[in-house]
Amino acid sequence: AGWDYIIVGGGPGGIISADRLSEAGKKVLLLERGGPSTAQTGGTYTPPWGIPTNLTKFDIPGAFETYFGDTNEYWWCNDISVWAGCLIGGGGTVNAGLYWYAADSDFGLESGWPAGWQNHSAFTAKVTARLPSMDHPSTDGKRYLEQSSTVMGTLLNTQGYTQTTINDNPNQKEHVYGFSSYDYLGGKRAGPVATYLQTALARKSLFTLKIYTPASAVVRTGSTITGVQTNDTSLGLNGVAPLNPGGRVILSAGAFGTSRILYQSGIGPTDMLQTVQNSGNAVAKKQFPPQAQWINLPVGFNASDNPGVTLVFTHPSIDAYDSWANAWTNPRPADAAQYLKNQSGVYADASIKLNFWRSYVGSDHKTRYIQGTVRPGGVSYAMTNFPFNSSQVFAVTIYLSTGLTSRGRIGIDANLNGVPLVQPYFTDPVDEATVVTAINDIIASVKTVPGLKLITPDNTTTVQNFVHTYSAANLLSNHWVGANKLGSVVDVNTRVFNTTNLFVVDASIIPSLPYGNPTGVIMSTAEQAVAKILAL
Ligand code: 6FA
Repeated sequence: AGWDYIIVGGGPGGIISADRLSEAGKKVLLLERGGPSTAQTGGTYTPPWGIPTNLTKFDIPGAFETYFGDTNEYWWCNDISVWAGCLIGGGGTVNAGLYWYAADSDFGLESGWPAGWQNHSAFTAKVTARLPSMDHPSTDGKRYLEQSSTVMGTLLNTQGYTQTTINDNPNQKEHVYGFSSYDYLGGKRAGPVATYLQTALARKSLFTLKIYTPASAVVRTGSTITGVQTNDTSLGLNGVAPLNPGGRVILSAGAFGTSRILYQSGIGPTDMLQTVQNSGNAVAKKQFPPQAQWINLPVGFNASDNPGVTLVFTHPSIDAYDSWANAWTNPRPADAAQYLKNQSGVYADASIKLNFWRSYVGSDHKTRYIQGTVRPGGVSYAMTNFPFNSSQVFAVTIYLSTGLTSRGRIGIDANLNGVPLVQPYFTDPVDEATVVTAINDIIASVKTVPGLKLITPDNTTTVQNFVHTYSAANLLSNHWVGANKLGSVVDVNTRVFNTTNLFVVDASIIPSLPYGNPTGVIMSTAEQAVAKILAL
C-alpha cells in the first residue's frame, strides 16, 4: 500500500509532475498543504455581488488586485514572509496570470542551465498544447480598459519599439511591446489546475490528491528516502506516507517551501540545519536526523527575484479604475454583470495591459534585459509632492530580467518561517545602474506624448536616488528561482545530490530568471524534468 511517487506541493511544478507520472502508469500521491481554490476544485469564495455565481475570487481574473488586503487571506502561506500561494495551484492560482512561452535563451547554457536542458521546444510545446496563451481573454474577443496601453505604446514608438504579439515569437525581446499574454481560458483562470490536474484526477486508481496535508520532512535512511512525514495518520503509521520499493519523492513546494522541507530533513547548509535543531517545534523536527546523517548542500543560495521599480504617471485619457480598490467589494455594476453573464469585459483579465522588453549592455559588458509592465491605477505607488488626479493614474513597472546578476539567499528564521536571509536585489551595482538607465530612457520621452505627466519619481529626488532607496518590499516581484539550482543542489536529472531517490521539480531548480514572468518556463521545466526522471 505504498506509492511509486510522492509529490509534495500542488503548484505548477507539482501538478504537472503528478499528471505526467500517473499518465506513465505510476501510482502517485500529491500532498497539498492548502485547500480548494477555483470553483472546479471545490472553492466557494465567490464575490459579494448579489447575483448567484460559482465563479470564485481565483477564477475571476479581474479580482487579482484584490488578493492583497482582503479581510480573510487564507490563500497566502502564513509562514512565509513574502507573498506565496498555499492552496491548490499554489502561486499559479493567486498570480496575475501573465504567461510567456519559453524562449531558447531561457534554457540556455549562458543562462546557467546545465548541458542537456537546451532542447526545451518539445516540452514547451506540450505545455502550450494544453495551455495556449490568450492576449484578449474576454470571451467577446474585445479588449477593455486599454487607455494605458495606448498612451505607453505612443511613448514606446518614439523609442524605436515595435508592437508584436509577444508569444508568436518568444525569442524576440528586443525593443518590442505587446498586449499581455495571460494563462486564462474562457475568461477564467486556467493554468495546470484546469488542465493537468483534471486529467490526473480522472486516473482514479493511480492518482490521489490529499489537501490540507502539509509534509514536514522526508523520512530517510542515509541517502535513501522511504516516505514522507505528513499530518495524516490515514496515510500510514504516525502519518508517514510510505514509498514503494524503488519509489521516489519529488518536492514541488515552491522556493521557500521546498527549501524548508529539505532543512527539516537534514539537507542544507549547516546554519539552517542548526536552526531546525535548536527549534522547539516538535512537528518540524519529527524526522530530523542526527548530525552524522546531515547532507551539506547550498539549499537557499543563488536565490533570485526580478527587482521591479514602479513609475507613476497621469494622462487625461486614463480610467484608473479606482486603482482596483473597489473591484471585489463594490464593483461597477455594469462590469460585474457583464462578466457574470458570459465572462467578458473588464473582469476577464487582470490589471496589466501592456508589456515591453529591450536590452542594455552594462559597464561590465554584460547584456541585461528589462521587462516593463503597464497597468491602469497604482495610486499606492505614488510617492509625490505633485498634485495629481487619482482617477487618471497609471503605473509602469520596470523589471530587470534575463542577464540580471544579483543573487540573494533564502532560508528560515528561528520560528522556521521562510524568509529572504539576504535580499536578492541589486547586490551587483550594475543591475541597479541598468534599471536607472532604463527609467531615464522612458522619462526622456514623456514630453513627446501630449498630456502625459510623470508624478513618481517627482522633482525632490533623482532617478538614481529613487532607485537606490527603493525598498526590498517594493522591489519584490515574487518570481523566486535558483534556491535549489540545477548543478548545485540537484543534478542534471533534478535529483538532490547525495540522495538516491529525492527530486525537486519547482521554480527553485531554475538557475536564472527568464525574459518574462516565470510560470511559462516553470511549466516547461516540469515537463522536461518528468521526462528525465522517468528515463532514469
Ligand atoms: N508568475 C507568472 O508567470 N506570472 C505572473 O503574473 C505572476 N504573478 C505573481 C504574483 O502576482 C504573485 C502575488 C505571486 C506570489 C507569484 C507570481 N508569479 C507569477 C510567480 C509564479 O506564480 C510562481 O513562480 C510559481 O507559482 C511557482 O511555482 P512552483 O510550482 O515552483 O511553486 P508554488 O509556490 O506555486 O507552489 C507550491 C505549492 O506547494 C503550493 O500549493 C503550496 O501550498 C504547497 N506547499 C508548500 N509547502 C508545502 C508542504 N510542506 N506540504 C505540502 N504542500 C506544500
